[in-house]
Amino acid sequence: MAIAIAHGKGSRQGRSSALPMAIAIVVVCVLLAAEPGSASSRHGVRSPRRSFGRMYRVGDNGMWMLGSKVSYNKWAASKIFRQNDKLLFTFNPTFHNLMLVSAADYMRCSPRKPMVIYTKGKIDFTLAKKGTYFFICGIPGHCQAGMKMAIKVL
Ligand SMILES: [Cu+2]
Repeated sequence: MAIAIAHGKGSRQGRSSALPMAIAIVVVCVLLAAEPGSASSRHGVRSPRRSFGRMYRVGDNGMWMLGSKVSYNKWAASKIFRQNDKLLFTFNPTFHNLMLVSAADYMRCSPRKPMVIYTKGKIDFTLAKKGTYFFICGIPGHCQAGMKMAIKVL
């Protein structure tokens, strides 16, 4: 790409400017290519105006499981979630699921009337609205054993 553009400019502006132009374009391309890895993660954290949400792996490692090292609600309390942020849940669908439930069902760990049930092992959940989302695992006993999490979205 850089060569083609440099060539076009060169024919009009003469050979002397073609090489610096090509170098400038290459530098710009390299900077743009480097952007997603380095800059977006840093700017994403600090920028007050965020048009894109941030991705959070639940419990930091993303595992929705029994015996998580950190309580999901303690983990959630350590974050500030905003509209359009995302939660990434990873779990073994043979043993677990993910349910979005009402506050009442969350309180009593009831999997009887989930608003949504997710059974694929990798869920990328967008916190589309302000308010509180209530998640549980619907497998008997798992919610009581800690697979529950309330996420407040500001
Ligand atoms: Cu479970």
